[in-house]
Amino acid sequence: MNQDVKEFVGSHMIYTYENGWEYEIYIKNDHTIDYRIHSGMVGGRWVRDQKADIVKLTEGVYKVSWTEPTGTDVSLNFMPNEKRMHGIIFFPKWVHERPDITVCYQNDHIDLMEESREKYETYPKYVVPEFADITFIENAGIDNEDLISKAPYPGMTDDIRAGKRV
Ligand code: FER
Repeated sequence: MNQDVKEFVGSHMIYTYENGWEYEIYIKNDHTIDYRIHSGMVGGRWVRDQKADIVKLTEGVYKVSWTEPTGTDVSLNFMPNEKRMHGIIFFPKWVHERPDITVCYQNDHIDLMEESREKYETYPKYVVPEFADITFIENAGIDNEDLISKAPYPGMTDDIRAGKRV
């Protein structure tokens, strides 16, 4: 375990980008995330066990970066003390044109993602840089397999914020 990110590991957060897109992330351990996308261009998509680079930039500021099987690249800077985050997403052209292909439980469709990134166009990329407000944060411990274990549904983030088990 990278001691630098010890305090950040286990964070379970929900945040809303200034463009209205709502996301949920769980920092499962010092190199793995689970996430659900609740609204926006790829709302309904969810992923477990995505490998990511997770570092502490300075006190209270953490950066999480990874590349998806779809070819989408993501880099997120979390400032949990300020309940703020800045994310930048680099979507291949095809994901912007056919987001529906990526809206699934990705773990069951890795082959389709890898086939699609070869079959469809990558460039020009669709770049989305946005700040977000963190609307929920808790520490759910390390390697919690029950937390992100169901598909997103409308109203799920309200249920989580209300403390209802989902
Ligand atoms: C995020 C922005 C983008 C995020 C995940 C993504 C978990 C993933 C996008 C994709 O795979 O298409 O804030 O947080």
